[in-house]
Amino acid sequence: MDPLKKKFSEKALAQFKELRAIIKEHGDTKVDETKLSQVLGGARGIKMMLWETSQLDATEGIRFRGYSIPELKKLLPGGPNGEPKPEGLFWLMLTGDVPTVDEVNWVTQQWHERAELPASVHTSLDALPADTHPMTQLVIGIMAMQSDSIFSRRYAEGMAKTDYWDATYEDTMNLIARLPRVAAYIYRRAFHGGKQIEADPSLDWSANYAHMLGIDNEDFYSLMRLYLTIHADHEGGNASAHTVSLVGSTLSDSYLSFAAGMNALAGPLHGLANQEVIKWIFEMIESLGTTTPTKEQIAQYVNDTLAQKKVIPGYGHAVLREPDPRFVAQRKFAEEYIKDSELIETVWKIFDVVPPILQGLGKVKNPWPNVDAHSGALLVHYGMKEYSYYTVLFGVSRALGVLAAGVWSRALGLPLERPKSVTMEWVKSFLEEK
Ligand code: CMX
Repeated sequence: MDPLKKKFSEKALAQFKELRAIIKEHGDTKVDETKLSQVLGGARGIKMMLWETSQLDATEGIRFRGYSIPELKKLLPGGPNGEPKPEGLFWLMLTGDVPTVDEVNWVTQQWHERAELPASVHTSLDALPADTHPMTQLVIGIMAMQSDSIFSRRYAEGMAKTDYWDATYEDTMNLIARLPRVAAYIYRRAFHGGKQIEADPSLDWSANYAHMLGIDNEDFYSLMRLYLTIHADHEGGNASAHTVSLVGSTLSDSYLSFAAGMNALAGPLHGLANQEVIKWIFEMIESLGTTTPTKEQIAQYVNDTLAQKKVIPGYGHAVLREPDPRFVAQRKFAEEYIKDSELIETVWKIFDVVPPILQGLGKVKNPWPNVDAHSGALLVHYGMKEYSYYTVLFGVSRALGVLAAGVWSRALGLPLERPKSVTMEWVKSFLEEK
């Protein structure tokens, strides 16, 4: 058994027993009461799933296995400039332990060894018009690999329930290993005439992805390490993670469930917001006729956007009530690595201008920037201007958290998800009875 699988199996077996004992002894204990506004308002705040890999606090933001982003930057083995490697975060999310440098290098090596793509990925993608949205291409690329699922094959052969996690681990490792190749293939065929770049086995997961995209720059490698770390997980209730979990609970394999989650990430209120942010900024720059808009000009543009009954992309959150620490981490990166970027200065001016305007509307619960408010300007700085691709980067990173969580779900024997829905008729008669 490989070292990561061994470590995981020891922890998971103990936790399985613990979970069963808790359900047996405390299963009838009430956790919360649900309000009608939650039932009718997107299930905000209803505790209804177990998710081990990370937890979100409304003011503090995300913690991965208890560690904040600044703590991860200090603790996880990193690249030459110190940005943490996502390989280490994956190990941490799966086992709960901070990995050593050797353990991180082992993950990198494993992902190189498992990265070969079946020919069906290229033939499926090549059958699509090159201008098909990159997220649609990503989902089709993932689905084209599904016939390689070890879980599905072993299930058909009659696998025991106790082996589900093992097969899911194998699918997870293979899928994460392959994703940068699928994603880079999509980028190169959509925006670089199909001229593909060979993988470089001497590079880590993030740098190799950057290399295959065609951006060989040490600082961009560092940005990719940070980017692919901070987007990896945001507890279980967000739309993409929840979708992966829901679909996985039917025992659909990692390919099927991850592809489903990517369809959720492709929505503009979720992951697609990263493309919408930069599109909105470019449109503002064009409309104002300047690459250095003043705060007054930005405020006018924000108000115009709101007057058109549109949201300000990159601002607001269903859970967070403070500036997103993932925004802050990207801002720090920009301060450290990038001097004199008009676009990044504009992102920072927007950060000064938008929150008071949204606050003034009196209905927006969180006027602060989320992760998507900053990422595009960093990517543009390093030459990646094709913003319809940005959500693919988010998706590659998100695989780490949701697939690690999927291995946990199968190891803990979590059941089919099946919450209750109600009709309007039920709501009215419930209120009458009250
Ligand atoms: N601009 C304008 N209005 C906003 C707003 C924004 N950025 N954020 C929230 N609002 C509005 C809502 O549209 C809603 O209006 P109505 O009552 O007229 O429908 C009202 O404020 C209350 O919404 P809320 O409770 O504060 O926010 P929700 O939990 O319903 O929604 C989110 C959260 C993220 C969908 C919302 O803030 C939004 O649309 N933001 C812009 C899109 C975005 O950046 N999404 C990315 C989120 C992070 C990610 O998943 O990647």
